[in-house]
Amino acid sequence: MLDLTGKNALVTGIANNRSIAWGIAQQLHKAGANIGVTYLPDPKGRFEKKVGELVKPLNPSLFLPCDVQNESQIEAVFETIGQKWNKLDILIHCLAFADKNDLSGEFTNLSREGFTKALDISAYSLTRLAKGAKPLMTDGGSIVTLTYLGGVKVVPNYNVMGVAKSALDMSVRYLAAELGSNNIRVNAISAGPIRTLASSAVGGILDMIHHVEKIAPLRRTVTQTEVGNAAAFLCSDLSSGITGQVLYVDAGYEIMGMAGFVS
Ligand code: 0WD
Repeated sequence: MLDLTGKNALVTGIANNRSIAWGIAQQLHKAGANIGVTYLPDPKGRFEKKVGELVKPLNPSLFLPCDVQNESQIEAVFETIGQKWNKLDILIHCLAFADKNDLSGEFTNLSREGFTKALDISAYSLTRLAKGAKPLMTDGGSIVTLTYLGGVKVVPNYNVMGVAKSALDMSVRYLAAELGSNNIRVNAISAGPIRTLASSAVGGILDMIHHVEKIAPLRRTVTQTEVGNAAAFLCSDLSSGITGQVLYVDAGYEIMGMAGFVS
């Protein structure tokens, strides 16, 4: 049975009720996990208010600001976990960012700044958060991140984020290799396209979804809840033998070759 009772789970990347992280947090809560949430702080405190209201039904026992580019905020998050929870069992890394300009146009025009920022927030942050989690995962643990097919194949309008996801996928493998001896598992979910704040920055997201609806074996894309269920599985003892993997939760789209070809 999928049971996360007694597990402490930190969920990053909830921006609103469309966020994949929100789908994951709800499923972890449903399975009995104790939830902690981090939000991206902004000068006007809008995210804090909005995300705070949204997550209330999950009774989070921690609610902390964490911009993954801010070292002192990261340190404060893990210090607080150590003090209030004593141990951490589950870490959900569900965030990414690239400037809109770096998601389209000629790839050769990608700027050094754009590349560095996208890779820092979307890929390096996993390793940085894993470093903070490692000493707190004293009973073993599960780390899950979110990736996309655009890190393996060229996808229109994904550009720098494709490179970031590729770095993220490889980080999953290196982290899994290191942390396995601590019984900490590290996996990624590669989700099909879902309408969210972040994906609306990727040009033509609705066209992408319609394309997937035509091509994917299940003839549809996936929901936040389906991704949440897969994450809950990867965080539970049911997946105790799985680490370093990318699990496609994409209605089967990834297996299709010659996408769009009609005979
Ligand atoms: O189709 C999709 N939506 C897919 C998303 C398909 C496959 C994968 N993914 C991935 C994304 O690349 C990302 O890694 O899922 C993850 C979550 O994305 P999401 O749920 O689609 O998007 P969203 O609801 O916008 O959450 C991402 C959040 C940010 O939202 P905005 O839109 O404000 O950038 O990531 C957070 C922020 O809350 N975030 C940060 N958190 C901490 N520090 C930072 C940062 N520097 N930057 C962004």
